Amino acid sequence: MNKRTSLTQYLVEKQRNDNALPAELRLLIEIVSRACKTISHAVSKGALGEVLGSLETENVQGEVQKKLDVISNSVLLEANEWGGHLAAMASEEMETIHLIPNRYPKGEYLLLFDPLDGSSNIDVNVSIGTIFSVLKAPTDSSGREIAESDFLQAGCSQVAAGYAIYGPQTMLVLTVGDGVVGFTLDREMGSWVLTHNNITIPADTKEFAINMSNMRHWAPPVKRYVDECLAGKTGTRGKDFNMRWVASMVTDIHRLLMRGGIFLYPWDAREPNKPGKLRLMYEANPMSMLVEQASGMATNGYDRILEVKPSNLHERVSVVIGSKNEVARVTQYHHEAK
Ligand code: P6P
Repeated sequence: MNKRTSLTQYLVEKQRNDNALPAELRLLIEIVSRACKTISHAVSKGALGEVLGSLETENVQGEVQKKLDVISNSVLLEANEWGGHLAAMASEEMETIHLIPNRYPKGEYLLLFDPLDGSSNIDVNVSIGTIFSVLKAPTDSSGREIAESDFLQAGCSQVAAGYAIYGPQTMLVLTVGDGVVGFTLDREMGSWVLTHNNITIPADTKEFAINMSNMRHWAPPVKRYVDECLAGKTGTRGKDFNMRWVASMVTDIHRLLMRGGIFLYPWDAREPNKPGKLRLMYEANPMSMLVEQASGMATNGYDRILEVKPSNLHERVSVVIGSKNEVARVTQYHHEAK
């Protein structure tokens, strides 16, 4: 049997060999990975676990909360409170930041997460996932209470990012800033096994992901790009394209990390005051770090997402992400239309 590398061994060797992984960051990743195993177990129960369906409550986004949204959020909070590695947490499901209770020691990292992305797919058994982003607390924050403003750092400040995808396999995809690796959950042993070393996105693709029902609301550069894809061999692109839309960002991004592709959730005229639907801090930023680390590209149509300076914790952003040459093309179309 091939020698299998566990997540723990991968992290220990990275810490020992490259000294690129501080002990507290290694602990953080191991704790988050353990929480994702717990979430995977809850998700996999489905109707058998009485975890399906919605609650009467709405989250800060004004979206009806699913039972599993709240369960997943609680799992991540409880798993990360006591370890001494975090200064605070922030979640899509919580309006304000979550401070570490005084009974526990505090660390130097800030953890942000979308505990269960793609919630609309939960009740219909389509892949969903957990997205997480890790920042360092500002050096001047030691000795004082962490504030929301301490989280408002551009995505290029992230020290780690990743997601777990709860699909036919449960996988953990991770970067600590030197490439992207993937681990598959061995349910019999309960361990994460390294199965994808050095994930790299092809620069070109024939596959685009966008919610086509919004076509009449798109800005001209997006319409231009998608029309060219639809024209296929008969048009300027000279090749046919395929389309996918799972409506779980984790799943659509995982696919393009595995085989290339471009994912777009752009600004549209339905709510013109919103830059887009997806959230910058705990969806677009972690995914952009992963994609750039895998030789892809991520912009808001005009600028690199990782350089967007956040103004609030739950702000939204337009997202164009994936195979470098396709994202560059869409971004060029936006600049030409200015
Ligand atoms: P739509 C899920 O709710 C999510 O935030 C992303 O995971 C996904 O890409 C997007 O929204 C789907 O949005 O408008 O197609 O339902």
